[in-house]
Amino acid sequence: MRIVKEWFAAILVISTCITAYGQADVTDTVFKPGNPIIRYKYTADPAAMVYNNTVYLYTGHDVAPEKKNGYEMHDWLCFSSTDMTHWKEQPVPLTVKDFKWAKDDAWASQVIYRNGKFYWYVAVEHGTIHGKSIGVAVSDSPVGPFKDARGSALVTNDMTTNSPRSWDDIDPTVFIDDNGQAYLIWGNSVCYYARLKENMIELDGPIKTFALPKYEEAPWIHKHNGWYYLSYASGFPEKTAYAMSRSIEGPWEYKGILNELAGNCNTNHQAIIEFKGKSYFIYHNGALTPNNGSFHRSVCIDNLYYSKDGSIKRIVMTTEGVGKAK
Ligand code: FUB
Repeated sequence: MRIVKEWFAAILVISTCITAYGQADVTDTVFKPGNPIIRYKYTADPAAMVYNNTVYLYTGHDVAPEKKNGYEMHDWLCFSSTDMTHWKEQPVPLTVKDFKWAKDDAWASQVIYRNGKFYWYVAVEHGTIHGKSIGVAVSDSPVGPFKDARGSALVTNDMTTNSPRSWDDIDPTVFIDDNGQAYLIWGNSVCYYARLKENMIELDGPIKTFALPKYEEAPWIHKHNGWYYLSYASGFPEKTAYAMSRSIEGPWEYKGILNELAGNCNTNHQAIIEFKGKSYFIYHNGALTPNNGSFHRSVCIDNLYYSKDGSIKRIVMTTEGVGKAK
């Protein structure tokens, strides 16, 4: 009985520390496996990268007051895992303040590795050019520290005129094709893409567009068994849809809905990775809060399965989440 009491006391102390400091600790998920994977703070807009047998998960960070109907996001977070169930939070690696030309709004992002460096593409509100824009930060380590790689935005709202929305230049995703050509893909209401130079911090050619049914935002490109997959948020409230192609520049064949509405959250921002022989669908929902889930989001992970013809089976969102990757 005494041992049990001491055990509970230890758990209480650990939980109190986690709550008090809002800081990462693998302990948190040891006691609560399943979805959402992080429960001591709100996380959104997941992007993930596998490097050296470790998954690095980069997220946005919802900090809006409880009743606010709008995003409040000032920094990005990084979590790492070697088994997809235990997540360790790293010190905050990047904030909007690291981009001197940016005003606020640390929206969706993605990190990629090239030539010994890690490049982090982010969407932010520009300080002097009206609308959202895309910046890029660089680091020698996947967990940072990252610094602004250019000292200016890579894409600004005045460079794209296809959409009247001032927030059409958001949600960057980045992909390096087998021939070494890197691409930046992004956009709200229009799916834009452009080639990147080998230095990863300059566009290399014109900005073009992909035509995708009911495209809203959140593009993500991945490759599996010779097929390119472009998944994206579709309609509003958002479901995740996807298209397939034999070439990254298309033509893309629309394949339908991949994930249904994500609980009480009107966005549905996904990342797709393979790790230790399994495929994973990483997304966010509003499960940690009964109200206003659209602005208090939490990252979840479920399994992703392919059919024999290469198409992807509809995602089954679960509270149990995924098992340990071995
Ligand atoms: O987090 C702000 C915005 O909400 C993202 O840029 C979109 O993808 C949506 O998730």
